[in-house]
Amino acid sequence: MTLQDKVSNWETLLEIAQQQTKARRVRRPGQSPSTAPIPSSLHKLAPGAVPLVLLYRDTNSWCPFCERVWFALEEKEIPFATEFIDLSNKPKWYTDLVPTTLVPAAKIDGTLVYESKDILLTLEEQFKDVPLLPEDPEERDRVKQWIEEIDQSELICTVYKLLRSPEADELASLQAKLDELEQALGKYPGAYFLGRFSLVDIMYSPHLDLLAANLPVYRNYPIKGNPRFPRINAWFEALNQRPAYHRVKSDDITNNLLLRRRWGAEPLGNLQPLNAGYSGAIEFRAEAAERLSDNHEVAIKDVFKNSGVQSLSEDQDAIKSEIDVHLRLLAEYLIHGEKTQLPWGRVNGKDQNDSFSAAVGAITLAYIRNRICAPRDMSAGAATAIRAATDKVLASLY
Ligand SMILES: N[C@@H](CCC(=O)N[C@@H](CS)C(=O)NCC(=O)O)C(=O)O
Repeated sequence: MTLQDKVSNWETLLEIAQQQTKARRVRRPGQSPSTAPIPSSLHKLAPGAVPLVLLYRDTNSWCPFCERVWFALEEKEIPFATEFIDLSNKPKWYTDLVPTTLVPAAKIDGTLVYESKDILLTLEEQFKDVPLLPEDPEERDRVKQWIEEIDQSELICTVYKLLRSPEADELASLQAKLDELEQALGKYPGAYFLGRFSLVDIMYSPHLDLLAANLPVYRNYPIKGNPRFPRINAWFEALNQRPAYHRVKSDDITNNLLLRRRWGAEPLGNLQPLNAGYSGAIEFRAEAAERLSDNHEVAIKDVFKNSGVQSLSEDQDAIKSEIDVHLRLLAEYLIHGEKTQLPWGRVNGKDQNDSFSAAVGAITLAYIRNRICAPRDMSAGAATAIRAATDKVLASLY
């Protein structure tokens, strides 16, 4: 029996995956990104009603400032619509509309607001059901002042300066700033900056995520697991308990690759290891299988066009068919785990799969592993699960 005969078809894979996860996205045929998340509170909107908030954000979902706004919209359970802006080719209507020409921007009940901090504060004023600032007016003013300071904060500038152009003394100054954060987290009981989750956590989270993922790889300096920062570590743990955070955050590999590929940063080490807590969880595995099955046509085209696989043969249909079967095998493994019968490569001195099939499979899996970008394509947990699964399936080909 060939691999083609053993692996389920896409319809079956999609059906089984969808039985195991509620995660869904909308398809955007011919557009970038090819799928978009569905806000978790969209169901609150009356049929046919237009959401009061329209968020303008980057197509690749890399922008940490956009992530702040998305995080708040999810936490505050506000239904919203999204318009994606290609930052490498911003449309004229957008640069005419937004004075800074940056993302994020938002239309909130018809009024344009830009700058992530100002969008967050406006949402706070207009959507009061789930408050993310203290109610006491004096404390509220103090916290607003703090938010202004974070916005101007040297921490965030130092993060980016350090990761892009390394200077030894900048690491020392960053450490001092992290020490200040550690102190700030000790002001209130509980894991969050104000004791309970607030806009202060949202202001920091995408930047600290980026830093925690990249400092070990680009500066050989860990934050996670570092005994110097017990409160920052407890803060990450607390954030990890929040469903909204899981929807909006990137995974470490996306962050590592972004810095190298987009900003040309020089790594000192290799990619971060995968988080085993995510890679084994069926909710994330099923989400990854659902994404792959639902969007397989785009994935196959992408592998064919961009991975270099075309150099293996002139028979394009044969290549596409092997890409297809190896992606189905990946989805099958994501769903069924170790119950899946993976190939064993050579058996009794003979190749079980022909070497062309194995070569296309290897390229397909290696390419897909690092092509997935969270949260653009799927949640960080699902992205971790698919990366771990590609490693496993790849190991079975020869
Ligand atoms: N201070 C702004 C910063 C926003 C920002 O820097 N956005 C970047 C993406 S992460 C951007 O729009 N870059 C496009 C450009 O520079 O043309 C905010 O908080 O919203």
